[in-house]
Amino acid sequence: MALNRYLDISPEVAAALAAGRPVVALESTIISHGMPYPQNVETALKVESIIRENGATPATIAVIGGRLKAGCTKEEIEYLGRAGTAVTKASRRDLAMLCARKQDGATTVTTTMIIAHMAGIMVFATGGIGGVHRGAETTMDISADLEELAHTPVMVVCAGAKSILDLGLTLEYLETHGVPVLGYGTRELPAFYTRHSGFQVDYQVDTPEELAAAFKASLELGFQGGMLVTNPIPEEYSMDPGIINTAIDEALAQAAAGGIHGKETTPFLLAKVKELTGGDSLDSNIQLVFNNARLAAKTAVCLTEN
Ligand code: PSU
Ligand code: MN
Repeated sequence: MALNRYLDISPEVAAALAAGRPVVALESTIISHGMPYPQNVETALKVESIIRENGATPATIAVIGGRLKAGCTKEEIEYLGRAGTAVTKASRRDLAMLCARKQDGATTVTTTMIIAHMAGIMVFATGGIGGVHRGAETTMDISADLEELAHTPVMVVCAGAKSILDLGLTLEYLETHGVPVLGYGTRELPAFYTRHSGFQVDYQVDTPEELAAAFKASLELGFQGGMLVTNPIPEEYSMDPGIINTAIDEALAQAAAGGIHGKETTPFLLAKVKELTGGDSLDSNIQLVFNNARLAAKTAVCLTEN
């Protein structure tokens, strides 16, 4: 494959890819913007070890000094975690500027998919994706993540989306753009902190083998788009819907009162929800990412086996 001149694949990831071994991509916005230090760094490193335990090689993705990194070192992860929100949250529209100016960026679902695909990585594990915001019929605030899922052939394993978003409109948008939404062990879209949203996904899939077969078929059909796997948070870590929904309503009210908009909306809402629910939501968040990493690694293993 002709590699992009801005791309650096770490030696470990390059060796795995060259040998046809399974690799799982991980995003860095969750490190810099999604969790406080030092839990962010501890979680990122633990997620990497979970992926290894499940037979795959982790590739944490970020932009460092204008280089697109497919595979970060421990030191780079530590740096991204300590720097926190001082690192630019990088979506598709930011990548060219960061490369040209040799700057750093924490990759969202969108840019992690872009860089994973450049490197030849097919599976990506994260926490939650962006989507259609509530009130998007007037603000037009729709995450670039949905557009990327429509155009870039990477399987994204997440725990659904938080109900800071309009989950019904998010599913409509994905349907319009031809993105298959699969529920792991369920027909119901999970809502990140909780297993239930009241919305149905397109298909229930029960094994990593079936997920791998679905993604393989999509590639063989010549589809350029991705696939969204929604994996419910394990029951024991799921949160009380009343507590979480009250926090979300309060966060939305504060965002509206503060005139928050653009790329700040999602980080603002996520930070407020965390503040209002305390350490419980952080613990749930960490556990659901571990759960997604396990499923992504197993699926990546199946993809290399057939
Ligand atoms: N939703 C979450 N956790 C996250 C994000 C979204 O529950 O960490 C992050 C991801 O990096 C996602 C990005 O790709 O926010 C979406 O931002 P926006 O809505 O501005 O597109
Ligand atoms: Mn937005």
